Amino acid sequence: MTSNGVHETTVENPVPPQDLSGIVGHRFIYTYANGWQYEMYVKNATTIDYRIHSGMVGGRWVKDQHVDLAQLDDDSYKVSWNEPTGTSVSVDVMPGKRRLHGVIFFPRWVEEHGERTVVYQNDHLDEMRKYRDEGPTYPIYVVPEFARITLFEYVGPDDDTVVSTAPADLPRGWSDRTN
Ligand code: FER
Repeated sequence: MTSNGVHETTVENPVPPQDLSGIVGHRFIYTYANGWQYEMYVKNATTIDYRIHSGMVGGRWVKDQHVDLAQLDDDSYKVSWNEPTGTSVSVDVMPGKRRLHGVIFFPRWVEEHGERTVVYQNDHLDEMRKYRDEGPTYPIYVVPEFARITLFEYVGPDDDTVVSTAPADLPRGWSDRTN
């Protein structure tokens, strides 16, 4: 305890105490201010699946990306990770406010050749690591944007059927569903 009665933040016992139930097992679709539309499924506390419906690397989709997930406050979460491509992403999610802010850190080679990443990445993991290691990495292309969450729904954790189709193979208008 500190003198004001609040316990110190530690690795084992962080402040705030973590309750991830408001985001784990949820799927959400969001559109960044630059028009890029993304879908994320928080499969469990350490894993996401996602699809990119439109934007610089629209058509790309990924399963079982390892992430760090933290609750920052009531209705406030942060999801952060590094891709096999070398791209790093940190996304702040406020489901109740339908507000999101993402910062994407693209290596130079993705800025130059984004099309190389527009695949079902799980079938190309070694290829992506090879591109990553060949670079160029710098200068990093930083894309910070707010987004509006247009759909937020509970679908349950650890379900491999939630994200199991390429963005292009979904029914027309599928990502336009709102709630
Ligand atoms: C996001 C922003 C970027 C996101 C994923 C990415 C699932 C991935 C980018 C990439 O690797 O190309 O909000 O959410």
